[in-house]
Amino acid sequence: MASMDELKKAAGVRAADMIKDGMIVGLGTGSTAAHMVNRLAERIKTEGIHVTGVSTSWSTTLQCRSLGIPLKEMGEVSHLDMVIDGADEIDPNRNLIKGRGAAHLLEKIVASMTDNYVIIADSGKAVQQLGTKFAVPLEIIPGAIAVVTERVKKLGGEVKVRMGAPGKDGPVISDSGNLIADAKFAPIADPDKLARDLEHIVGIVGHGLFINMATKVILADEAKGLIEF
Ligand code: ABF
Repeated sequence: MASMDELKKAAGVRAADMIKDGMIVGLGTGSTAAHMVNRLAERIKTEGIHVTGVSTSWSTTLQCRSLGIPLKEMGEVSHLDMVIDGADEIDPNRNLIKGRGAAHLLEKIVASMTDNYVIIADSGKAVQQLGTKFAVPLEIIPGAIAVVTERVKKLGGEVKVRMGAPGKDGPVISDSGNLIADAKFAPIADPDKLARDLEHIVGIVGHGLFINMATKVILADEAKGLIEF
């Protein structure tokens, strides 16, 4: 029986094998994306392909540096040939919840630079409706936490500031210096509308609903192998 990590690796390797010589590629964050980055580094070494990455987080940047993958700064580019990233929930229309790794704002900026946005995950991430298992991550300007909590409540969501791992004090802070919180809604009937409503709340600088952005999803399933849609 394949472990969860083996399934994530299968999806990551498949996506890394889609990268072509000469591409500039956005590199996502999380354990599935980490497998993709490892495979890309292997291809750069063994096949001699020239690929430049644009990282979505400090953790991915450090991984790329340790593997010798050349990087450009996010702020230097406005178009990417491809972006590959993980997700927390994926619905049948390829809409996503992302942000468990607290990197969703930078991930969304990078994702907005391509028309070739590939999502990789194990099949347990597939849901019929977003919000089934996960809350919607928010990135919030710290001074806006009270007003944002109130406004999101009016939309039916319960906001909780995300705290560090047990034993570590204090809230989770994003790479951009903002608070990370999670807004729990009942399963989301109209994710497009909720995304727009959240965008109208002053103080939220990013949310984890990725609507109509992914162009391909690669799911690794224990029984069915790789599923692409
Ligand atoms: C990033 O990492 C996030 O947007 C998403 O929350 C998470 C997925 O992590 P993993 O691949 O480790 O399950 O892609």
